[in-house]
Amino acid sequence: MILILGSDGYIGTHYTHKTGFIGVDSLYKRTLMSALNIKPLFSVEANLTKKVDISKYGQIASLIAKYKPDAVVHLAENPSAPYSMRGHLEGAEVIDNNLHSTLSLIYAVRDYSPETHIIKLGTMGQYGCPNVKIPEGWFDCQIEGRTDRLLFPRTPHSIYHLSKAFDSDALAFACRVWGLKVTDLQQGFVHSLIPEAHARFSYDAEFGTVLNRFMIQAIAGHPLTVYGKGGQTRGVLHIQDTLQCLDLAIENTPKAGEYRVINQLTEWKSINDFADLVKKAGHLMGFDTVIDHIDNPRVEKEEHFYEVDHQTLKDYGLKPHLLTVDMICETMEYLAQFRENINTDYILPQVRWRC
Ligand code: USQ
Repeated sequence: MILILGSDGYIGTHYTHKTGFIGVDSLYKRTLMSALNIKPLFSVEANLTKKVDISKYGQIASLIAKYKPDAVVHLAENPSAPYSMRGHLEGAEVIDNNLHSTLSLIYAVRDYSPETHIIKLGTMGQYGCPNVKIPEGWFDCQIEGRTDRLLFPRTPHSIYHLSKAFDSDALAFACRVWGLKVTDLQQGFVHSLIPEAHARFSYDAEFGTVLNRFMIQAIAGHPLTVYGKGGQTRGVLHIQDTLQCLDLAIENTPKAGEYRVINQLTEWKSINDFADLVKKAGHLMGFDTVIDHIDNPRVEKEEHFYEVDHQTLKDYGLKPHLLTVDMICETMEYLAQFRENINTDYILPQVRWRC
């Protein structure tokens, strides 16, 4: 039996739609977005079997004790870097929500079902942009003639990404000390949608990821909002590949005590490259798409080396859906049906990393 935590989110809705797995959610993100007065592109029904707040130990523990799942897929976190950088209250909320979710889960699995394989959605962003190739979690280190295999250092640039680095340490701890089995999926940003899944599609500056935002901006006739020079390079994957990756992680269970890290992306490009692809797609569809370089609200490198080891998913047989202009046109054609719902007030970023 497979249990999905965070079934009401963008990935959770797609995954439970595809697999029919049992999904639980606290509706935290839905409530948060409505408190912030941010609407997704179209409204969607809540997607959950049961309302459960997994940041509360008692709630997740009774679920794990009841089902003793073969695997639990943990998608139940606040995913917004900009939201986490609004100020102290929001930063603390993201740390509190995300850390308590992971902590409650590892305790619940340890206490009631230590054979359960925990699959956790992490982020590539916790590595930052080091000037060396990013390994899959672990790397061989040599200092003054002695060697060891260590976790690669993390350099997050937002409180949200910091919360994911903390999560990873908690998961590695649970394997090392309690002998649990964990797969930490360090995911690049996800784009596009599968219409039949009817999942929430965000394009605002806090919850929308960059390529999804660019597609909506092109449809709305708004200049594409490249932050700064646009040389920031990011790993990326199509939502269909995220679903494949989750399947592959479930099928390939780590040993007891193993903390396995998988870099979950299929390709990487600069923000300028993403903007160029959307501009081409926009022109093919008859939109007058232009690119604007706006003042970068974030603190991040705008030109840097980027290379990532992502061999594990290739070895497991992932069949990637790589980005093409045709693929973007197809997604934009679907999204354009909802053009009347686009609120252009959501487009420009409101949160700055440094005040
Ligand atoms: N960016 C722009 N223009 C925009 C929005 C973003 O140039 O209008 C740039 C940002 O400066 C950043 C990059 O695009 O360099 C990615 O930004 P994003 O908002 O798409 O992604 P991010 O905040 O980094 O986080 C998202 C998801 C998170 C996931 C992560 C993967 O929200 O859940 O883990 O992507 S990664 O970026 O590899 O950390």
